[in-house]
Amino acid sequence: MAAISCRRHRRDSKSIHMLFSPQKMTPFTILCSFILLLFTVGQCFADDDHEMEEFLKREYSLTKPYQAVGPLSSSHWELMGDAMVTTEQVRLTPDMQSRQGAVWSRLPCHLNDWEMQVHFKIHGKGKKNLNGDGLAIWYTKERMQKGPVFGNKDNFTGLGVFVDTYPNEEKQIEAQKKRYTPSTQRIFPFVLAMVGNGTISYDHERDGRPTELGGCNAMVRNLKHDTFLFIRYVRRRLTVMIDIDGQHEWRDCLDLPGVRLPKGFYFGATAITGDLSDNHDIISLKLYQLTVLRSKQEEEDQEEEITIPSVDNMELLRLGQTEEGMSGLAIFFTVLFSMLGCIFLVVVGLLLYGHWNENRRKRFY
Ligand SMILES: *[C@@H]1O[C@H](CO)[C@@H](O)[C@H](O)[C@H]1NC(C)=O
Ligand SMILES: *[C@@H]1O[C@H](CO)[C@@H](O)[C@H](O)[C@H]1NC(C)=O
Ligand SMILES: [Ca+2]
Repeated sequence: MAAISCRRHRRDSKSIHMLFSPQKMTPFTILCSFILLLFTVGQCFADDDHEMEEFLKREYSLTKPYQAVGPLSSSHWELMGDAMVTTEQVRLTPDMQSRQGAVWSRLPCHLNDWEMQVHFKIHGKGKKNLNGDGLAIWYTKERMQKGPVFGNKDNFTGLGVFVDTYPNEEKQIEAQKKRYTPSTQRIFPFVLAMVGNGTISYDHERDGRPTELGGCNAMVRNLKHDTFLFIRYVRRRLTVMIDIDGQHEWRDCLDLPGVRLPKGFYFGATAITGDLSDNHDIISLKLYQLTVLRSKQEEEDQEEEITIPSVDNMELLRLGQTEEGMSGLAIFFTVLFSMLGCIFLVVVGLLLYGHWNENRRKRFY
């Protein structure tokens, strides 16, 4: 498979389409749409200025009928704990209390740039917030080690992306009220990413807030349609997207540059249940190798080998998260004023040009 796509574009073009709906056709919206269109196209080109191709890597993928799963050392994937493979899925945990299970790749991955598409399903008899605890997708140095972080060991080394279905912290309502205003409060299930370096502990009681890189809400339980998670690592940029509405559209969850992950780590998926439970199923893990054209500078950067996972400017990230994010209104005004600024510059430019032209003509006559 060699698909070159600009997913952002596809999503954005829908919003343009919505702006063009007949009821809303005022000159202002047309102007907005036009600028948005320029913006989108620009962004799309900016995104894909280094052309990108994807190739499915079967050795790092887990797909039906799961022939690559097994206890033999020749198999590519290995099960652990309560995980079970059927014809339909790899069930990491059944909907029963105190279970944990995992499936781990046996092959270390040495790709520079990759994209993992996770087709998963979380379902169970429990009502909202009476289910737990969630699943995790890993790219870590360690593999096959049981532990408290969604069934994996704590103080792991590498990347973890969690689909956390149980709000541990919100249960302590008083603590919650003290720490968060309603706008920073989370709705669960919550998707969250974390990078560990071997000494950073995941704070289960606080749902990983102290170490999070970012995340998003994702209503993924008991859905009839398919649900997907997408993790892309390109030129040290980590992007997480979700497709959970059955619309075949990716929604942004997290996008962060400066994420340093060593090569040669293992992919895995784990899940855990406690007093509360769910079926945590992996239907497929598809790993794509991305071929990216790099500039000379990037080529040089790449040569400096990363040995310990880290995230650039983690302190700034922390700082940014304690403050409240930009509200919708703030964004609107920022965009509005930027637009007005651009228009102003264009007008001034035209006036100056006209003036200059006129002067020139005067000089020639
Ligand atoms: C891991 O990260 C923590 C927190 O950023 C830092 O204090 C520690 O020195 C790092 N450990 C290693 C081995 O880099
Ligand atoms: C994880 O690291 C922290 C701090 O470095 C340490 O206190 C804790 O005991 C470690 N936990 C495990 C399970 O290794
Ligand atoms: Ca939790």
